[in-house]
Amino acid sequence: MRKPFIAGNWKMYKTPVEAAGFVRELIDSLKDVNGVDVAVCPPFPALWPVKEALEGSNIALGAQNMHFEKEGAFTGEVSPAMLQDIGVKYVILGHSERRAYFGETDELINQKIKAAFTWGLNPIFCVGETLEERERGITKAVVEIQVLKGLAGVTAEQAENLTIAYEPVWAIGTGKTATPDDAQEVCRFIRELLVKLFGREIADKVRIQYGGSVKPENIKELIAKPDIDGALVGGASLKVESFTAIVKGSI
Ligand code: G2H
Repeated sequence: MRKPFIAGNWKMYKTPVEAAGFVRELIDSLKDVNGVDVAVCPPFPALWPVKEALEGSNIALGAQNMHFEKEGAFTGEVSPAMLQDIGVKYVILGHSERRAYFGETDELINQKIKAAFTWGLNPIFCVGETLEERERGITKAVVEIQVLKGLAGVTAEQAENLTIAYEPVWAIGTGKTATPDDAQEVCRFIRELLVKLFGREIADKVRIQYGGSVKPENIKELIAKPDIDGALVGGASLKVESFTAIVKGSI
């Protein structure tokens, strides 16, 4: 019912020149692949060269963050208008690294999500618990607060273009993956929250990705779960071979 969606979150890797060369190889590697939506999310300086390199391909462009204002005296920030102008389709918001290292709060993330919709950008909204929160048995309570605060004021119409990435913080870049059953349980819980917010019809259209040490070896069992519709891939998206294998494994 929902088309799988695999997005590569390159984090702070690849210079503009490296990025453009990489996507040329990736396009070739994915040229016969259908039935899955694919996006790459390079660092800001690489967005333009990657956009040019992606021209004519069916791989979409995403960014990893943005400010919520259109423009202004915000040194070092990038606005939704700028991303829209480049041709960015998706924007990752609320990633746990933004929350942990840059102090992003649920309230700030909510402003960014609303701004993304205003500018026609599709948010990939990240939520997930820390190891301590999981061990305390409060995973669902934490995720519920993140979802409800992050999506406050978002309309059902906007939510049709929403992707949620469930990324347990303890599984990010650590090699540890949540078991498919554990990931499914939280993804189903997120979908039920979406039902309460937007109704069943919209909730059933929203794609929920799993993120956290996704690899070619574990994508198939994750995607087999009914409420996991794709993956937000970090480390394994930096190599053409592993990213291609994950994309193919999701179909
Ligand atoms: C989680 C993920 C991508 P990785 O941050 O968002 O990274 O696949 O390296 O765990």
